[in-house]
Amino acid sequence: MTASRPRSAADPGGDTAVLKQEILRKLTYSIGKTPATAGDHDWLTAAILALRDRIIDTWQQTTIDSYRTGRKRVYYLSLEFLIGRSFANALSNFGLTGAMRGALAELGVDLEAIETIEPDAALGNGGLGRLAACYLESMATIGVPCRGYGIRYDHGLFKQFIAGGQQMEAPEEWLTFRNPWELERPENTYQIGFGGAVVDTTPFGRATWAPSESVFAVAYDTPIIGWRSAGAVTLRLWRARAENPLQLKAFNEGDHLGAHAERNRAEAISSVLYPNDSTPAGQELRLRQEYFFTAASLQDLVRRHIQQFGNVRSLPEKASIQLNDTHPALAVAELMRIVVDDHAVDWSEAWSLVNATISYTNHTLLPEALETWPVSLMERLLPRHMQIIFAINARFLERALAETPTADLSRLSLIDEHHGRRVRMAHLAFLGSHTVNGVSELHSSLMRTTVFEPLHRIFPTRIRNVTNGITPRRWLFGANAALAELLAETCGSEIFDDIGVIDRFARCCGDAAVQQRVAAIRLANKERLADYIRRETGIAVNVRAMFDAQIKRVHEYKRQLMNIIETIALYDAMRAEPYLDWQPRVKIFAGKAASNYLTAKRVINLINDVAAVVNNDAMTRDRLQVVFIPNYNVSVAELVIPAADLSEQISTAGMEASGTGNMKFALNGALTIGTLDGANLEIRERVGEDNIVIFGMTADEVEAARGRSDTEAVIGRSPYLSDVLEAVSQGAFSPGDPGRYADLVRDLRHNDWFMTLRDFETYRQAQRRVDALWADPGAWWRRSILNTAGCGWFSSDRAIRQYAADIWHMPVET
Ligand code: 26W
Repeated sequence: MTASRPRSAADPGGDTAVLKQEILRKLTYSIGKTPATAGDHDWLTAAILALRDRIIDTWQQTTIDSYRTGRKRVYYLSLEFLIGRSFANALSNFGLTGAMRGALAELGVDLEAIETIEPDAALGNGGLGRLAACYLESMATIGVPCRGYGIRYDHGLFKQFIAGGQQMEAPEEWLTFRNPWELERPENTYQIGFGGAVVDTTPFGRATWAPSESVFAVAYDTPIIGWRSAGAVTLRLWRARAENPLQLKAFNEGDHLGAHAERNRAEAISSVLYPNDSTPAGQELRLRQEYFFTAASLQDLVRRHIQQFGNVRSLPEKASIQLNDTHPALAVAELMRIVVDDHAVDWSEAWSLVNATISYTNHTLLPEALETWPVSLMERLLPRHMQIIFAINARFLERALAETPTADLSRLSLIDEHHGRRVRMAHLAFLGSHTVNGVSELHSSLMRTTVFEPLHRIFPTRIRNVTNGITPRRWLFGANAALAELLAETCGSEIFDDIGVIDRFARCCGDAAVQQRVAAIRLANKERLADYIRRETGIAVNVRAMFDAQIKRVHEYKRQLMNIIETIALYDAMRAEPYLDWQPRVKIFAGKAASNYLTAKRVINLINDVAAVVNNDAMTRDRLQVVFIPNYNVSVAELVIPAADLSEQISTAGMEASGTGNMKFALNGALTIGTLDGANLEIRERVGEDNIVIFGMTADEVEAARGRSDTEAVIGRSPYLSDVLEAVSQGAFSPGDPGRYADLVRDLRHNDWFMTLRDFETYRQAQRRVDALWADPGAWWRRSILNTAGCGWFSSDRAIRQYAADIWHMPVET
């Protein structure tokens, strides 16, 4: 199913015979099967175990080296790691793809067939989790000693299926066939306390916390291998276990449920990933998850530090703790507790130590996405931490007042007093960190002027920018092997080790032969995707049409609604003037909506309803098709991105912190239609403004327009909008249920918060500009080549080097 991997990448071969024997041994002795009885999953597991042995050699060597040199280490704390599949990527990074293919073939097994049955490790919601995964792979590649810490959820992000046009959710079961990548470490088990009371306390002094409840955190390690097996880093995920899994007395008395109650309560902590991106769940279980993994990780890293270096005081020299958003922000209070209470360091020194060790990355400024926790809940669940947070706050506010007597303390305080006393986790993360970063230039500057403005005044150098990155191994060499091969031919095979030379591809932008090859590669990728779409949805798409893709979480600010409204306007225009020379398009959507986000679910419904009408209209069928690919995940992204001609990055300006899908598409040669938001601006800078289609309001204009209530006038200014809204709200696409979209349209007319209507007309016109570009293939492929050539900078290797230099203060080889 996948095309061949880059031949020029490290792939020594010659290993086939050895590998074959190793796979057979694993099948026989680790799985207990014979070739005659083995199924696909057995072969996959045997092959992974054979590969894993080799990875473990590299991994142990990396660990030994870093111990020996006593180098500083990064601890990347993230509630999410969206890894996807690992087998193909690890094989390729290890240079064993060819040997594995050969070994399996001799055993009568097809490598590509078993690769695709590996479940996606979907321990994340979206961008933030995928970023963490790209960063681990880059740290392994560059040689940054690192350990990622998170939760080993039994169930990752829910599976989505579509029934009657609507999103349905089913639990995700990635562990059904076990997880051959992980190694359980029962010897690395920590006790995590909750509740209880604080005894012997003095202000800013030591105290003893006596929790009323505790659970065990058990470590599971997964090696993440770097490119050309340069090194490996560890992803350590925590699983919750009960201290007393069985109450034998209750069991013997016939109370079978009660006998397991403690176990169920404890294990719930690592049972399921919260499916909310951008709205906090606000439930006690979520706070327990956050504390559980933060506390386990800190105990683990402090223990390791003391073992190696003897004293907690040298922690900042040897450890950088990176907080991936505020989900692990309790690390600030927990590290204070460890240092002050357990290691008897005085408060001020402890605070300097904590601050010098921790840094924080912010991934969103959406007000509703900023985490806050009720003081009452914190007091009950984490009484000592609440005391520490109050003490940090008191010291800070005192300082702020001394420096600026006019300072607005209510905006600076760690406690939000307006909404029933809540702890502001972003403030806590900010104060506890020496450096705070945003994820694109625009986002970092908005941090300084919006949410963090009062804190920024006091700490004017604390906020920095590190624009996100993506790993070219997975997103280019792996997902688009044929393009990688062409790039190696045209830019030199050093591209596999230095993505920077991809800029040489620009020299080929006018070369008709190269253009034709790029076009042929795209067509093959489109055919591969078309097969998948046919299997998943039954729709046969026209591969000669422009593939126009918007794949990401479904959220109002990302404006899938604007896209589908424009699609309807296009459909109407085609029907009104069928004789015009319309450029054929396939509109591809994929994405999950949080299960309680009703508006987003309505949008999915509308896309599917529109698809049902449009795809069955003989008048437009060869020129317009609409597809919603169910169950979007990393593997679906790997299929869609290399097949896309057009990438939709159309968020309301100021609302998408960076985006990383935008980088993946552009690197693979799709043109972007996008707003002046997140990293789109930086993509424009790098690919050149003629090679990207930008439209819409700026972040400042959005801000200024927010108060206005003239949506009817806005609708009136577009010749299409009012007809489309009318048709949708009257049930033109839901004849069996004509009122289905009445509320959606009414809400939009009432309050256009996301500027869906206000940006519509410029979006529509931008789409017609795209059509004009598509009509000229030579110019289109030239632009495509310039997109690929311009996007090497978005490599996560570059991003990690910036973190290492500017934030972690670690030397890194170039
Ligand atoms: C507490 C609920 C919650 C959960 C997750 C709030 C917010 C989040 C994340 C911050 C959402 C997220 O994934 N943000 C995305 O991060 C990417 C990596 O930096 C960016 O590229 C995206 O623009 C940003 O939306």
